Amino acid sequence: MPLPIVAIVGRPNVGKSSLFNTLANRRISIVDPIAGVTRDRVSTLLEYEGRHFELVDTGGMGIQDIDNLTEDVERQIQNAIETAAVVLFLVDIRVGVTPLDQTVAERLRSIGRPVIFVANKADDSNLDNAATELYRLGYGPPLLVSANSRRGKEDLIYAIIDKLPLDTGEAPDSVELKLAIVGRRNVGKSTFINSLAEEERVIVSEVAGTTRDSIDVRFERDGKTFIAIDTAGVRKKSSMSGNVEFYSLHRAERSIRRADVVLHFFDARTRVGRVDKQLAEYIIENHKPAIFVVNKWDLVMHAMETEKMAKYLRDVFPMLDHVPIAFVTAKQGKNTIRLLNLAQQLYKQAGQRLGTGELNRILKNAFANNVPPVRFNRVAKVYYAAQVAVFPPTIAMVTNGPELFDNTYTKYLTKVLRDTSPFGEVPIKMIYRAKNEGGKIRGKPGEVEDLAVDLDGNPIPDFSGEIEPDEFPPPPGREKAKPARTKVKVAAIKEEPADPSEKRSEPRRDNIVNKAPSQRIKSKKKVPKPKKPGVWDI
Ligand SMILES: Nc1nc2c(ncn2[C@@H]2O[C@H](COP(=O)(O)OP(=O)(O)OP(=O)(O)O)[C@@H](O)[C@H]2O)c(=O)[nH]1
Ligand SMILES: [Mg+2]
Repeated sequence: MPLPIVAIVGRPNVGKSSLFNTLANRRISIVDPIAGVTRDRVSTLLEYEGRHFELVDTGGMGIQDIDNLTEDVERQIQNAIETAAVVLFLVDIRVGVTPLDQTVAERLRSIGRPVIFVANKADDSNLDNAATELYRLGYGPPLLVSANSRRGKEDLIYAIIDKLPLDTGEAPDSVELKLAIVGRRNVGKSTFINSLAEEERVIVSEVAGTTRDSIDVRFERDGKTFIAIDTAGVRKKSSMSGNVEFYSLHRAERSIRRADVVLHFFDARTRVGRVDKQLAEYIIENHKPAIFVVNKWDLVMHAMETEKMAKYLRDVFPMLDHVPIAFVTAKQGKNTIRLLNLAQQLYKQAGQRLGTGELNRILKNAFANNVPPVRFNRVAKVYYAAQVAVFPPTIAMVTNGPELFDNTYTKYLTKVLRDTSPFGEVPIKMIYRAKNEGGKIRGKPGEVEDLAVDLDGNPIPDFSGEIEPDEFPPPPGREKAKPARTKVKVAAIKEEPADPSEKRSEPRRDNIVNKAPSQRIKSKKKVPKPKKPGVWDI
């Protein structure tokens, strides 16, 4: 059952977003002295004393948007009011009644749902007398609150709970997958989210920089609940104007951290920019499964081949050669559901477990095929390896010295693992541990639950005693084998047929030319042979 919505509405600058953040106990909505910053409906789920509801922040009613988005903002406010179970009508006690407050009051009078009248910015009790003037709005005495000093917060919460429908004790459905949608301005992130949610959930326009907040959009598909986080488009620092835009990269990064899978959007007509590289670096740093999404494919499909675009992206992002590439036309909803399916498959991959025996066999072969170079007059050896975590799959290796493994060799090992294990399209985290480190592996605290045991709870030998010299050390004098050549990986989700009746929510297996990632992740025990990466052709 959908949760009841509690919408905060009012004229611009009365402190709706501040109150929203105070009630949520988190800085979600952007707060800025400039009026009219919030445009979309920003929402969060809250629970107080077992009562669950969705709190929604809205744009200022009556604002003239500088980018001519006034109508869009108004539509979002209207939607919030229409879907709300309870409305918080917010005014500013310091300013008193303005004509716009009167307009809002009129508009809320006939909605037929409970309205809680709230006067914000009552930072201290000296201002309380000013409340009497607010009675004129016809909603009785307001609840006095201060979003900044948190004054009146509890009273407001109880007032809300009191007005919620009685049958709203249920916890929300658990979320199947959280997707962050990131990219430059105007690439079609919001359009894509609306297409997934099947409603105008976020504002779309040709104005670059339409989305300002990070917005969690919950939607259901096939009985499962998903969250897509819409983010402000990012552009390079030197072109940014004002605080709100300045923090857009920061907010995109936060969305990446929160996400299970990141969809990095590109406009098919434009070249990759510096900001895209920054975002990609952040995706790598955080070991997030990701998909490169080339949107607006309708505009170039007759002039360009998917393979050409894919090769371009591969060349620009060599570190992300495992990331699938999808081609979509968000505006027509083409391939959006298939993209959601692909994201689910990646998430599954990142949660796979590779048995210790299998992992050790794979790595042993890798060492035999490509002897590590001598560093500091020593040859790198791995005595034993185990997968110690999922999300991301984390491989801990007991070695004769972590410093002996350089980036190139780590890349080689990762590549071998990627090609022969269930982690074909997701990042793999490698941790090297010295044999005498006595059970502790370097890494951020809390990052990995317990690095001294593998995923099945079996202890990883720390080899602090005698070492059997038969595990991974490369055979002496063995020729250094050439590492396998990197293939261009293209999980290209190509165009769907124009006829909407032919749209389907599942990928058509008969038309998948090469295997989709899911076919690599079926079995826990048997590690499939490397396959050509998936090209989804319809
Ligand atoms: N032709 C075409 N136009 C698209 C497609 N997707 C989005 N657009 C248009 O591109 C423009 C920008 O779309 P938005 O969804 O607002 O882009 P955004 O990435 O959310 O932009 P910001 O919020 O400004 O970062 C709008 O005019 C959309 O109609 C597409 O697949 N094909
Ligand atoms: Mg947007």
